[in-house]
Amino acid sequence: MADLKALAEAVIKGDQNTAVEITKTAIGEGTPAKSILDEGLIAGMDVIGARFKKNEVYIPEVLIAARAMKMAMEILEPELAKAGVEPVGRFLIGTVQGDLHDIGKNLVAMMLKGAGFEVIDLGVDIGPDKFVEQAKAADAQLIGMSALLTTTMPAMEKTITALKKAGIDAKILVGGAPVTQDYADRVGAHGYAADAASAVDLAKALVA
Ligand code: B1M
Repeated sequence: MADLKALAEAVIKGDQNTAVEITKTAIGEGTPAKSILDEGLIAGMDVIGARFKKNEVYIPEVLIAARAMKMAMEILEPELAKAGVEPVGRFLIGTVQGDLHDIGKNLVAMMLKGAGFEVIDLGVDIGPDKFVEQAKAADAQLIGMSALLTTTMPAMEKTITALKKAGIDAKILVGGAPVTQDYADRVGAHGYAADAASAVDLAKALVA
């Protein structure tokens, strides 16, 4: 019988070969895809998220764990689709207009995927119109914006104004090194997260 605790452990260690192997075995044995996801892959990423928050692990460990999860997910996704398993929520994310920094945004996107969200990553330098257009097209429940420059932070406010004007009622999250809770409150975001693990906790709370 496939050991889902060992699968979680493989994700935590970033051991992609073992993660893929156990996922294949579990599918072959008829373990429900949702159990493989929840008790194996997401359980592993949860541990990494908590350790990252406490500074017990750093960005490279998170990236390696996320890669192991991604490899296993490629095998599991068709099974999840067959079983009709819905994602926790649909999350649209991008770095705001004028800003090309994407390392933190990518980390947030990976951790969200790790927590079972469907993530639509728009990339960098995304203007308000594109956020609006894509939010409508994806019917996202959550929209996340990242900014790393003090000069691009005002693009968050412009984007939030445009989203609200377009009648989009998705919950809006902001983050990035210069962004603060106070700023998020001032520009009318629904939430602010200081790091990727907190962004996941907040996203879960907002869709609950
Ligand atoms: Co730039 N850069 N950079 N840079 N860069 C900074 C941000 C800077 C602080 C460096 C400095 O001067 N000390 C400074 C900004 C100053 C300011 O405005 N306060 C700066 C500058 C000035 C610039 C340029 C203007 C430099 C120039 O050309 N003169 C230029 C701007 C280009 C542009 O965007 N238009 C520029 C360019 C670049 C590179 C292209 C060379 C490269 C980016 C590569 C890339 O991203 N693909 C780069 C880098 C790498 C940095 C530093 C060194 C590292 C940023 C990073 O990736 N950190 C940075 C200095 C530093 O931070 N030490 C710097 C790691 C990452 C994991 O952290 O992105 O904060 P971070 O993400 C965290 C949290 O913030 C949070 O979660 C993440 C993980 O926990 N988070 C969110 C992020 N987004 C979130 C969204 C959420 C929630 C949480 O909800 C949706």
